Amino acid sequence: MGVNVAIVGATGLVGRTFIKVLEERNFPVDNLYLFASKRTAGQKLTFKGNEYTVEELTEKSFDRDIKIALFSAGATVSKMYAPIAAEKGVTVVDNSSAWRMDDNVPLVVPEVNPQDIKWNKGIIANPNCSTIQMVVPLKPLHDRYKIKRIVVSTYQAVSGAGKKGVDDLERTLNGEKNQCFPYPIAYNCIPHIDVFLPDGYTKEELKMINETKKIMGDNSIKVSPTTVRVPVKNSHSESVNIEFEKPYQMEDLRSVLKNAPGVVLMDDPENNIYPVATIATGHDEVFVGRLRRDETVYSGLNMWIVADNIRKGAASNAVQIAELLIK
Ligand code: 11C
Repeated sequence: MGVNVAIVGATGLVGRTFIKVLEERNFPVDNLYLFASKRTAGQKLTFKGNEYTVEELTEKSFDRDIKIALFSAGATVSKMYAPIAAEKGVTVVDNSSAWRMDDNVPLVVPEVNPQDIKWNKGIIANPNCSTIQMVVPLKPLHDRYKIKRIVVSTYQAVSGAGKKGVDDLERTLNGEKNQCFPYPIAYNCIPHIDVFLPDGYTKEELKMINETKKIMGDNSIKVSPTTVRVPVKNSHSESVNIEFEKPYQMEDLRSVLKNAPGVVLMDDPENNIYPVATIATGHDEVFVGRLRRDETVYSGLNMWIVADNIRKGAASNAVQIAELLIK
């Protein structure tokens, strides 16, 4: 017996990946309902060989027996429609930033804090992609050595900005004028993701600070981020420096990562083995490499973390949450 599932924002990059991941992971779907804006309603999408017509999202969309709704249509749509769906008994897994820091909404990465799903009141938030891939390998390290401080610089793919981001890479590679990012993304690194805040940080950076603490359930962890858009089509990379409270042995730390759920350790620099975006793309795991002791502090580590931002950073994480819901 399966459940009825709805996808809101079905025609977007993440929406289409929801459909792919539900199919790949053989999620037990009875009926599938696809919703999007008026502009893209009417499009046809395929799930398990059957064609589905995308319907326009309205307040009446959830007047059916829907158990789980996966949302990826932006914060404005989520703010408006997630409570309507929850009110009607649907459990919403929301990919936008709308509910993440709401005290009544769990923010979940299944490998890190699956227990938080239990206290949901109809909405569960999916974290930001750059946060998800960082906390998956950091949680088991935090449990063992206690993280004091994280300094992270991101190298974020254009797919994080959706189809319009991918189009801007193609456009500027062809010498045409940028339309999505503030500068041509071709041949550039742009230290600006989401809007600037009065203190000079961007909202993307603030997300990394606040979401990490909420997911890890530890407000004492200090996070110092710089988020950067790079001319990579898909998969975010991150350079992460960690300062632990307790000392560690490198072999012990490596075995913690080797056994960590959802983590693939790729760390053999002599043979050029380390993760890159083209390796991570298409996978649901988080890839980790370039492990080096940071000798400038008492117990420090440098590492390189790469994951598919559309899959583990968005669609696959949400489907994993849905899997926990029906367990
Ligand atoms: C990016 N991380 O790469 C963003 C995309 O808060 O869900 C996801 C934004 C969000 O541009």
